[in-house]
Amino acid sequence: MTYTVGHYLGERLAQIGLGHHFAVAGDYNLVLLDQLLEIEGLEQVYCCNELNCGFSAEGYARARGAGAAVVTFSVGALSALNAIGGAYAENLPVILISGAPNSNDHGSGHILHHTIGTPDYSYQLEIAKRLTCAAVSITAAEDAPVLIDHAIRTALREKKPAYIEIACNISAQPCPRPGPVGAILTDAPSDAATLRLAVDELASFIAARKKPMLLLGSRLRAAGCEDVAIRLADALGCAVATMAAAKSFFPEDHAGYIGTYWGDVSSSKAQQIYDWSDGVLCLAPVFNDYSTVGWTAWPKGDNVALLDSRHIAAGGKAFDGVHLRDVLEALIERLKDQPKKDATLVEYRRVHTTPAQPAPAAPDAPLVRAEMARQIQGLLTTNASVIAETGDSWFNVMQMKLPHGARVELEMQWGHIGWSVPATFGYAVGAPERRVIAMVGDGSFQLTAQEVAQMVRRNLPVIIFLINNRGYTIEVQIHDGPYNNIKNWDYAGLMNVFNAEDGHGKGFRATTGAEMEKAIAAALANTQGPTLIECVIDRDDCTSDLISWGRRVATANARPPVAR
Ligand code: TPU
Ligand code: MG
Repeated sequence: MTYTVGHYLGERLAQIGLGHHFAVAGDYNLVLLDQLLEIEGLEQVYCCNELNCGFSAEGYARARGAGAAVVTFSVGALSALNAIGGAYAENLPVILISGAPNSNDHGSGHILHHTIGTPDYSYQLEIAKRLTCAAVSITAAEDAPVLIDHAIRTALREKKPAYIEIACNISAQPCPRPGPVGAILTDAPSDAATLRLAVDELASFIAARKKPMLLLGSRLRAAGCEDVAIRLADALGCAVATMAAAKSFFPEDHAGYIGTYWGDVSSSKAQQIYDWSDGVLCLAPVFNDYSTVGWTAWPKGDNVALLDSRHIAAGGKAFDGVHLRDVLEALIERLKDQPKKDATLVEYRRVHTTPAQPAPAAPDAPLVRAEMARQIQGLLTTNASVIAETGDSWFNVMQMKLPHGARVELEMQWGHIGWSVPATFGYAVGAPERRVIAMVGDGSFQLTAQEVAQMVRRNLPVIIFLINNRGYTIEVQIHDGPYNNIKNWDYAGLMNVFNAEDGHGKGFRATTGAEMEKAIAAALANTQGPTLIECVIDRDDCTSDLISWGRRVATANARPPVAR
């Protein structure tokens, strides 16, 4: 059998640990898809459209470290690029692979289908360059190994998406076989001199403070530092808070954990401890308008040290070219024989009171948000992963207590409503051993609903909580108007549509606590397909955190232009 460009690409994807790639067929990628089908251990998984295909690969990358989506030129790729922007924002190495015009057509003056009707096809590559860390176009088989390796290596190093387009007549051309995967996995080491100085600076930052604490951000996972952050917390003995987008990136049963720091909408007492602390070590944070609650809670100044995946800023000095992992390892070593700096944790224990567990609602009372959240909390086992959509689902999941091992996935930087449905699909394909739970609002669901059909197709026992509050409640809290009302759907009824003649999905509508409980029991018994539970609540029934946060964000949005 001839070894081809498509084989090379597929083998590299398998080598970096992918067991699957997501695809939508089109004539520019059909031959490539044939080649990928021939790679052992790399399964092809189909999506309903390319936006969902991109988000499925993004969800898969959350479960497996990387993902890949294969689409056709322009009509497919331009939709997928939205999800690639999301992968960039969320620090996930998703490889977008697009079929492209025949190599003989490039520069020929020919006008081709699926293009904008001009003979220059470079626009897609140009757009991709803005949304990825590496974008390559393969129009000759000889160039394929170096270009493919460059794109995949850069994506894995940077934890950002990459783009590979392959001319449709090139993917089945002969190609050499790839060497060992080490060639694309190894990274440049930290600069030793900079590392020593950075650790000196951080050690004196800590030594000069009586009440340090740790604040963990959403880039911690991409930096590969979740485990070492636990050891740093142990070495310091101080309070540890996570930022909202980093929920579940630190074990919530850890003795030092004090909850989410999110300005006014923090977990109980976390903001008080943050304000009291005289030195905050921020690990891999992202400070944007949402995470700073409309710029009202933005850690900066002399008492803040910023530790990013390859950059440290503390004590008025900046250090580049050091891996966060190396920095933290060395810092832990320095702290080893020193007394614990546990003042923030001691203070937290003094002021913290354990909130009473919410009592179950009367079984036949109309379903309310609090009862819905209480029941979902009950499903959070150590192997649970909750994929929570933009909307009040963010605030609901933030209040949940995670047992050791439970994970939460959020897309707070990109915030594309509808992300959660395909991302849940991709995540469930990537992590079949986990109990995958989606929380998605009615408005969000309407963007990407059809991907539930792929969960049916692959018999994935995902549980989807669809919160039907008849509209865009998060937007209502920021700025209301008629545009926040949506057409109602029979969401539970959709499952019959998706099942057609061979599916095992189930749909339920819960208007009371008792109905929701029954639906959950049925969901747990359904091992052959997804279960969608439509939770019907009032339009105004949302968390108070959403209301407070929404007000702050609205204020930030409404800042008048600065006079010139
Ligand atoms: O819980 P709830 O009602 O807030 O969630 P639901 O029903 O999913 O509504 C979400 C409303 C929403 C919109 C319309 N949140 N953000 N947006 C703006 C928006 C529009 N289009 C995209 C692709 N992403 C967005 N975030
Ligand atoms: Mg809604």
